[in-house]
Amino acid sequence: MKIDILTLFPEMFTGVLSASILGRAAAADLLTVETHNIRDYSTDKHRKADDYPFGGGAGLVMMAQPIFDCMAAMTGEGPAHRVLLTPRGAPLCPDIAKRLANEEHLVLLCGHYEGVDERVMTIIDEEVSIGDYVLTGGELPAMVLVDCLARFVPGVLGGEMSTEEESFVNDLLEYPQYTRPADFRGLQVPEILLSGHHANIQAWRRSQAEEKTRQIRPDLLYK
Ligand code: 4FL
Repeated sequence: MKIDILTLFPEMFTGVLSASILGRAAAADLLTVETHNIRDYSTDKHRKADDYPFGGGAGLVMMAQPIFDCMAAMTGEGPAHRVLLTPRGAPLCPDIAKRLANEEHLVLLCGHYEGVDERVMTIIDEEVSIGDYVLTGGELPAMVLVDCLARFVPGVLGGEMSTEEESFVNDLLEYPQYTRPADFRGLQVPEILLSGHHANIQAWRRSQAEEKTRQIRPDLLYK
């Protein structure tokens, strides 16, 4: 799949997109992510991309023109699903990530915290939030969205990982995990995990997951 990211700060993305699983997905051509500087599309002689809000108020609002022209350059070769990262969007969850992972071409627009000219909404298909807090811009949310949906792109996760067993997908937090040694400075691994009894281990993990969820996120149990 192809993801184009429209931003005023493309340099924020470099490390995140080339490291770890996202870097491997890019190298394997499973996921092609490109950043585009909205400022490059400004027709203003000073490359201006934001301006004072009509009606007054603090901060600058991202202008419609550079965003419209940048978006047109992205969608010129065919249709794309266009997403704005904004605190007023729908909260990101596994269902949204899965649905977006099935798009052929995504365009993500990162807004300023001060906002984007409302007329940009005429070229946006969907608004997504990563939580009820305001950041300095939509760049970190775009990275979170790419990371989250990449795990649902076929082939991105190796066989060593699963998106089906983990936290939130089945509305439970994860069960505790251990690796060698069985005795670390006197701290023991639960006996049952060393037993080799698969059914008992599954039952224990399930009850641990339920217990953790009840203690830490009881809201998940009553969803
Ligand atoms: C976007 C916050 C998505 C949370 C500032 C500009 C934001 C955000 N989710 N804060 N965009």
